[in-house]
Amino acid sequence: METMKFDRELEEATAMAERILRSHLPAEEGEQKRVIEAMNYSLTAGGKRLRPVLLWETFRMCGGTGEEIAGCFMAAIEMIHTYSLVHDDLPAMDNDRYRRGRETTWYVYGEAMGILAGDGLLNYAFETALKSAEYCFENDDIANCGDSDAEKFQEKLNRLQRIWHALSVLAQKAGIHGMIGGQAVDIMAEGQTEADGMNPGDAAENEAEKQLMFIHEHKTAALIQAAMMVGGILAGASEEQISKIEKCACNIGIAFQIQDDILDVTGDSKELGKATGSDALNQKQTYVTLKGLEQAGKDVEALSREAADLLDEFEGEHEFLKELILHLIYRRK
Ligand code: GRG
Repeated sequence: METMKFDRELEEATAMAERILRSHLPAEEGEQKRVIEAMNYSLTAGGKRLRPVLLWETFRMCGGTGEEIAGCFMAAIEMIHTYSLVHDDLPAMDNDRYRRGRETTWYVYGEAMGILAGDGLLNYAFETALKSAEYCFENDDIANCGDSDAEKFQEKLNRLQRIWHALSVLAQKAGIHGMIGGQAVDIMAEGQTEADGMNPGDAAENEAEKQLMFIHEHKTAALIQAAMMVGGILAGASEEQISKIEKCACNIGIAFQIQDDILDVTGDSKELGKATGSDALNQKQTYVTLKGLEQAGKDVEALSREAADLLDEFEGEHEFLKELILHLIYRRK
């Protein structure tokens, strides 16, 4: 795909995700207005909107049509992602003051409100995803989907079943067996020293690498898996296709996190919209400290190319999605 066409499509896809997200923002009203303002402050701070774009493109690749149901999940996944950033920036976690090019939520609204804004975003994500079920009953295209009432009833049931499946994947990948689990192991790994039993040598290095892969797969890749799997599920993809999507998204997520580790060393804080050098400052074990910058870059490329190749096993339109995965290899923000 030529660069100008890709850039235009990326701009359009990001604008679509932005428009959908804004249509689902909670209204800033009531006695609890302050916490809703804090939620919207973080949600409207920009960001690449990568997860909703991946959801939508996977939905399209698997033959999905119609924006209402998928749109609820696109907004929901960005809310979950944003809550994770809001909580990750808290003093008890990374203690960051700068994110997405502006001051972090806790720094502007105070720590207690920062915690509640994150909690609010996680909960509101599921409120938003659940709204999708309403479209199973209101949708015009169900009226045209079959001749008999039995066929229409079956179509509604199919859609509800897909929504239920999508919700359960979203909940699981964001939870203790996904992102929260990864973050917990990451926190436990911080400050692990030789005195804690991490003796130098091959065995310790293997152990460190195994632990780091667990963290990357859960903390970062799980939500990218959720985005793409939900897209496939809502479009009616088969179990076999969903497994392929899960594998593909796992590679994308690990590559994305390795690139994040690289950018923490080589990136520009203005371009990234957040501080750099924090891993070194916190003496954190990262893919770069384990493998070196050059090998890390090579692994990002190999993982991403493998993910892009997996997409070629799908018949549906995926030229832009494939290009997006390859584009992420060279991302600077
Ligand atoms: C607090 C439960 C909990 C989890 C936190 C996701 C996470 C776990 C922490 C955020 C910090 C971090 C390094 C996460 C890894 C994933 C990652 C690179 C997030 C940044 O995602 P981008 O680059 O951000 O897509 P934008 O701002 O563009 O949306």
